[in-house]
Amino acid sequence: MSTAAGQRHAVPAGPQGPAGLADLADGRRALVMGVVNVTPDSFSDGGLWFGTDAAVAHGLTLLDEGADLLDVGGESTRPGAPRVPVDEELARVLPVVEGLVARGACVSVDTTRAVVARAAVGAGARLVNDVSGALADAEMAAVVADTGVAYVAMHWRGPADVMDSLAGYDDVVADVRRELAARVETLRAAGVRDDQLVLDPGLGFAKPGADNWPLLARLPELVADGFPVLVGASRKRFLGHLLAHGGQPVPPLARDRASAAVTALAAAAGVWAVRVHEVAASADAVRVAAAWRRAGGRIEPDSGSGRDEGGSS
Ligand code: PMM
Repeated sequence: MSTAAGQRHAVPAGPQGPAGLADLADGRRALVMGVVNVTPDSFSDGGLWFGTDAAVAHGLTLLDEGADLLDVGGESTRPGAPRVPVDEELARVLPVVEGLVARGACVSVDTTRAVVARAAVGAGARLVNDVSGALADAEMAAVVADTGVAYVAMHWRGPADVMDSLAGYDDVVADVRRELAARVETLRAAGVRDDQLVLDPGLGFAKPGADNWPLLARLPELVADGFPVLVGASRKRFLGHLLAHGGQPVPPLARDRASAAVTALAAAAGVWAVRVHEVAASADAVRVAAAWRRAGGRIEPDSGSGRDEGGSS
């Protein structure tokens, strides 16, 4: 029986060469992006992997567990979090990007700052994951256009210290899709190509618990908009509330099974990738979802890249 665990695999080259997303897209199943937070204060795992050696070691563990991409971040986005000075963010992130790239990982940088994005791409990052969708830094769109790097534009209404006050939707799915479409137009106007773009509904960002469920349940609408979709539900507050014991939300580290359940459902809905802290269960879940979709005739048969998708075991 084959599982994802124990396989260290690079993201395969796509048919269209290295530009934009072409060589990041598997196409036959959702990808698993493992989180490497180099922060002392992230809500989900703050301080656990703080420091270059610990963060690189953690990234390598996530690769062994089946991560396709590693998302390296140096600034917490938890509600109320203060900004980190840019030099501090660079000092946290760059050595970890370099260390993981040197070991063959496909690395994403989780930053809202153009200068950090540019430096990380220079250090070998192949994806910029910007939770602000280029709203936080006016230079970001130009850096993405200039470097040609793949780019995640997440739905965002404002920084972590005020985002909880910025919720308020008529129809959360329609509103998020419309606001993401506006980000796409801004990015295109700056010269970013469509084939660089991934969109993300931004679960938990300016979205109280109840707003997150329609965004998940109606993922096919976002997928149908035509851009690859990334979902980051892992360990988020709305899962803690869902699983509450005695009126108390369960803590972040107790939300991994629910996070993997979201992975399976999101992957079955056709997302491009999921962003998770605990990789092994999600690496299996995306393979289950791919088999599920194949059986429904919605994914083309294996094109013969030689990768193990569990189809014969
Ligand atoms: N969530 C967090 C951080 N970065 N990036 C994307 N694209 N989507 C997300 O939902 C997202 C993100 C917050 O989680 P963390 O603090 O545990 O990393």
